[in-house]
Amino acid sequence: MKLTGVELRRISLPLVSPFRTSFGTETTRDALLVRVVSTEAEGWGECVAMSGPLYSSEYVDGAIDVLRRFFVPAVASVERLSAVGVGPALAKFHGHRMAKAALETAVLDAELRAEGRPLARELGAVHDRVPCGVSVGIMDSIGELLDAVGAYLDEGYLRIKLKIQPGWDVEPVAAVRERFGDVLLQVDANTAYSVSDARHLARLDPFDLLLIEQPLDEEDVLGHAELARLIKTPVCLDESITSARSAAAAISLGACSIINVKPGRVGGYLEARRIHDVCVAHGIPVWCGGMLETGLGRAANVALAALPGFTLPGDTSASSRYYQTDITTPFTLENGHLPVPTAPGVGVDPLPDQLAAVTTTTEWLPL
Ligand code: OSB
Ligand code: MG
Repeated sequence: MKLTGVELRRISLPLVSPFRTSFGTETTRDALLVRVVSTEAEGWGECVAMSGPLYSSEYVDGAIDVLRRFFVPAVASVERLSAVGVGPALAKFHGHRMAKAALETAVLDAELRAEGRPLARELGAVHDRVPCGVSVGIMDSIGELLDAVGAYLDEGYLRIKLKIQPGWDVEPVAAVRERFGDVLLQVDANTAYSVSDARHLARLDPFDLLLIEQPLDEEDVLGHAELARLIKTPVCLDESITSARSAAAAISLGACSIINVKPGRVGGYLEARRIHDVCVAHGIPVWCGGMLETGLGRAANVALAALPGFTLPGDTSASSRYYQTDITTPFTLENGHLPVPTAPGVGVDPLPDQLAAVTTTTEWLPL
């Protein structure tokens, strides 16, 4: 494949309700879409970086800059480009995994579309639908939280994840358990605690949570290993896992017994599959995280979540959980599941009118 150009398109979609976490409140999803054009086909990649460096060090403007100045030129100079060549072409550049993932995904999508092959099959998916959970933000009151959780359960979500932070942890968990019984329940702290909070976090032990996600700083892998010995709730890592190598190290150190896989965070779907394989080899359950993706990113996540090691429901929620109007045909929940796309590549296309309506800027990089 030979690339003839790359489009960097910034979009802005209002969220149906504000999403509050320990790192901030999102009311709009400002994201970047990468479209590669080759002699054979076009392909799309959604960059999961957010507008500010709050979840991770990456952010949309930074991703655009590094793609324009370094990654697109490096990939454009590769003879006979294919998706497996993107990682090696970008390996000399440190970090910026979300930007790398978006470009690799776009190339992979173009390649698979040209060959008529679906992403799910390419990755090794074994299911035609995946069970879905929903990530519920921090609210102003317990009453508001219970209403939100009740509505999601009515829609059919099979697992609830509560965002927590100091001051909003034991009480909301206890309230959800009391109201909704033995629903599958887990929490996500997005690094809001330290090891010295172990005794407090052990107060979550009686609630039979599936897991606690990323309680400590992303670099504090040893702290997670120590915490895992002090609490009963299984520790799951999100932010700390940036590659198959860091996954293997965290598992060996006893820092986690479950891993959240987000392709953007780890540099793409090919590395995400390698993490899946490492986890399967170690008997560590994985599940597919989310970054408030549009239908484009969601389609690819659902394909990944259909691999055999994804044994827990993911944060792969329906389009309506995020957006009034998605940029693709909306993903809708059916008995708590989303269907795995079967069309070539990521299997969905942006709807031109919807895409135009949310586009704030586009930049064409001719090659
Ligand atoms: O930590 O999993 C996270 C959203 C944005 C950034 C980080 C996270 C999240 C979520 C929502 O929890 C997942 C989703 O529904 O897309
Ligand atoms: Mg998380």
